[in-house]
Amino acid sequence: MKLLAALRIAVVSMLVLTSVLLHAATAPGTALLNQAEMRYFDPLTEQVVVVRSNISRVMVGESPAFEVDQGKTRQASAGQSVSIEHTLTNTGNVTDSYTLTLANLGGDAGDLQVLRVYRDINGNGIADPGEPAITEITSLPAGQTVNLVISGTVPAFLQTGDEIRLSLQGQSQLDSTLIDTALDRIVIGDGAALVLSKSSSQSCDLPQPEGAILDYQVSVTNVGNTAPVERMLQVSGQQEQGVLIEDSLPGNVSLMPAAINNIAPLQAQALVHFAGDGQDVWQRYDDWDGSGTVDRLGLLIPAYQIRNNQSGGFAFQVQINSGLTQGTMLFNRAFVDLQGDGLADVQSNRVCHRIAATLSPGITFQRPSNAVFQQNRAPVHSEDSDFVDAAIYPLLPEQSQRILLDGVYLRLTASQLNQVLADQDLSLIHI
Ligand SMILES: [Ca+2]
Ligand SMILES: [Ca+2]
Ligand SMILES: [Ca+2]
Repeated sequence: MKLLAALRIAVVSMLVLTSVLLHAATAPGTALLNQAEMRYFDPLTEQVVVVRSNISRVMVGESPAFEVDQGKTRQASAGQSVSIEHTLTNTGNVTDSYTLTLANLGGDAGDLQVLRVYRDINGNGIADPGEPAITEITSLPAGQTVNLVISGTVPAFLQTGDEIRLSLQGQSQLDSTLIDTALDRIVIGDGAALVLSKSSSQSCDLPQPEGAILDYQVSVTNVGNTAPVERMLQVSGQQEQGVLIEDSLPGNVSLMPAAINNIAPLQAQALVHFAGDGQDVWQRYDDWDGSGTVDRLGLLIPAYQIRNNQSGGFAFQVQINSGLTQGTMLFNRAFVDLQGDGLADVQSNRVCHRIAATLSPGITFQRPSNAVFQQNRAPVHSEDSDFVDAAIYPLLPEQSQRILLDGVYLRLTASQLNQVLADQDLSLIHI
């Protein structure tokens, strides 16, 4: 990825050393050394002059910090059991433990019964047998995240439109003034209520090598009392309708052809969506020959096959791309957009994978190559051969007409910033 950083420059050349904070905060006791460097061309001596500043040193201290993710809203029917997934992340630079307080709030229509928070070990957004109910998280290392899931039952006497409110509070045990709270709402509704769950056999704790094959499972259950609405799609050029379960593939992976299975119900069809196509334009997965960039996978289920208490789902595989940088994570969740208006109405929990990559992330100053100058054309951002590393930039006259040729370019090597294949990622770089 190359970014045009500035169209016109007024200084001869300047190199500023910056540090990029990507995941965990810097470890306590680390010394940060910083030195600025400036180069300029002296026309009298015809030499490049390099000026370096003195070296500054900063020692990093212990700094606990954490975050509970945002509150959620769920639709549910009376008598139903509800699961709400949450995460707690240690965003500080030191291992910490946390006290969890889960409470039914007052001033609403009622309370969830048998209310507990569980450690969601497999990260599928549901409290499974063997996953423990907890009131604290002990010894969470810096940068690590714990998956949690709140579970409870809606009282049978509640009516459509009623609301239940909950709070999940985390408190740091290293610094009890550090508190973060998520407020959840459960709205009692009439109609369809889809619950999506997502999982993978590969744990997020175990780094996966480039080229490894990951599997994902997606399941959907209608816990409401009617069938969901169908949306219209164009599938391989024909009009089709149904309830579409979508999965936006994470960046830095490729979908495997002929590797989708466990499709349920049998009447459902697996679809692929190509990058750049309209959001209602899909192709049959079975017709796909493996070429082109698939950015989404879908399962189209007829609404009559997903009435109350009916379930569906599918499993698929992706392969991790090569040439990735250290710190790259894959995040993935499934969703349903009932009307096809571009806004997800139901989302699954999020699953993650960590990549064991060897390349270091970096930022390089570049300029167009001599060949590009000779051809007097604009460089092509996706062509590596159009750029060379630049130590010095020429000083331009005030009104340069060759902005693309004379600009300052930055090459950013950081696959961790490419999070969702379908999205155009925007990166902000401070220099
Ligand atoms: Ca209440
Ligand atoms: Ca679970
Ligand atoms: Ca929608």
